[in-house]
Amino acid sequence: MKQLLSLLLLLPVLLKAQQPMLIPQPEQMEVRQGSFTISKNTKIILQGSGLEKSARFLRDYLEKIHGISLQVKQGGNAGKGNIVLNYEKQEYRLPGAYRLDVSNDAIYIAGDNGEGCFYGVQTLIQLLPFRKGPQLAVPAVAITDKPRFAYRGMHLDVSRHFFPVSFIKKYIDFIAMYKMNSFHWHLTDDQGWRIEIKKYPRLTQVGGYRNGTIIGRYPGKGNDGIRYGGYYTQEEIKEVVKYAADRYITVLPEIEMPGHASAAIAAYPQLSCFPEEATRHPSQTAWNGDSTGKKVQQSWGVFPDVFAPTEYTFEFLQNVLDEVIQLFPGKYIHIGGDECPKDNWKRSAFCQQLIKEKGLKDEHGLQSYFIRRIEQYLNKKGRQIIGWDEILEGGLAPNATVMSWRGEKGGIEAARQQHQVIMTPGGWMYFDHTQDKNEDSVTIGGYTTIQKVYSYEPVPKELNEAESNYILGAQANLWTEYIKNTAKVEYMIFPRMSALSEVLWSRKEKRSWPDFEKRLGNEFSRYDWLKRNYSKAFFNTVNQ
Ligand code: TNX
Repeated sequence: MKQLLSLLLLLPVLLKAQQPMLIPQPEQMEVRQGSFTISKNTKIILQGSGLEKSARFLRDYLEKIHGISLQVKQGGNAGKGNIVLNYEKQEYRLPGAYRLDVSNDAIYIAGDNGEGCFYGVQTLIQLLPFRKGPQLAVPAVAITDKPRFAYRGMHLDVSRHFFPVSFIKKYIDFIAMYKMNSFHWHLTDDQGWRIEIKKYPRLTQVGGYRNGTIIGRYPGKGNDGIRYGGYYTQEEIKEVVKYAADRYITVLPEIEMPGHASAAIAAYPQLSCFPEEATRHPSQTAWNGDSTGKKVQQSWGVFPDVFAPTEYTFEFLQNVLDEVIQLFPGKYIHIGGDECPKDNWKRSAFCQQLIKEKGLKDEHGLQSYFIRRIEQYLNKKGRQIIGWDEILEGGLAPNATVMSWRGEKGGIEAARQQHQVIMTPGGWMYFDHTQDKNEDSVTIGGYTTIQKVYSYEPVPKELNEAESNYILGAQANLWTEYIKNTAKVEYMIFPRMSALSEVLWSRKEKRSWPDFEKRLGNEFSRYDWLKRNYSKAFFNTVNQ
């Protein structure tokens, strides 16, 4: 009797121990008795049309990771022993709501729409044991779930260091696994132009390569003297965009202007206010090779040679954007706008004349004029611009969306001006920052632990309810000055990305660090199982 009593007392603990460890935490989850077994006889049955992407993803995943090949069947009777994908209208304001029901007899996933079904599949995948078939037991659960924010993004800088298409696809899979839906591809910067533009082949032939890179943390201990570069062909870009779309992920391309333009200027010097002047580099940094004429930069930071606001430049950028639009079907094009020093504009007679002619206040007004012109052009083509928060300087372009990176100030201001905002403040959302007090390789600095990422609230308390509606969501940025290989990319994003996913997906009231922490151990086992590189800094920071 006594034993039975203690067993009964223990029961809630035992049951709790069986609670599936999902990230992000779903809206509602009821754990039931028993489990469903996936084996080679299980079929994936599609009861609604347009669910092929989800079915294909699940089939491929089970085959690749768990070694079980399932058949996909369109329509027909579900019967027992199968995985059924369907729709069930939930009329939620954002795409992505779903219901997942695992019983002893069947697995049923119903999406409010295609995205919803896809996210149901992602949850099912997280319920799978970390082993190969022939049989996989899935715990019986009933889950209903939906996203909190419309924009759930990850950024990757491929200019400072270049990553092949195969890895970009992997990165997109990481985004999908965490129920995120935007991939911000930072394609151009001072250190390399990475997107093929047919009309301007020198952009990649010349702008895609630098003659060396500084060694170690800026200003560096010398220069490695190695020619470095690469770019994506338009065919490859299309392949990536399709791969992402199959996972309900929109690719947001970034073409930087008017600053961070050294690579483009190296290819087409007339884009500069001073085409005859050689590219300057900070005197503390070491340079490799020829230093005459315009060159792609070899160190990091902000450089004064920016686009001249001439008709030549506007025509050039419009032609570039025409090709970009063809490749990226999403509504938004990111045009940068950040860190544009005004030195050259100040000493250029042309710029000073333009400021007068257009009745602009100063060089900030000129930056605003630049961005507005590009916005007008893209709006006419049915697209919207996104820019870093510097686009607020000198007045915001009428329809622009702002990415707030220098803290939250820019985002707050833009929301108050009734502009849409994506939050990416440095202190929380910069995954290039150190996450361990003793990193064993160089990082850019900062200190952003997983706890800090988890604590981030994208809607600033300064905003009232109406203003809050302008916060579309948030994004973490991965700048790659000090990230030379894919293993380090994974190390920098894992496990911090798991925390971000919960910030973006789960209801605010659902978020709890102690609870998240309990699920992290399981996430590390998942990374091990999937052979992903990740930081173990969490174990050093737990008691801080
Ligand atoms: C600022 S964030 C930049 C990038 C750097 C990054 C390093 C932003 C819009 N510009 O060019 O890579 O800091 O953290």
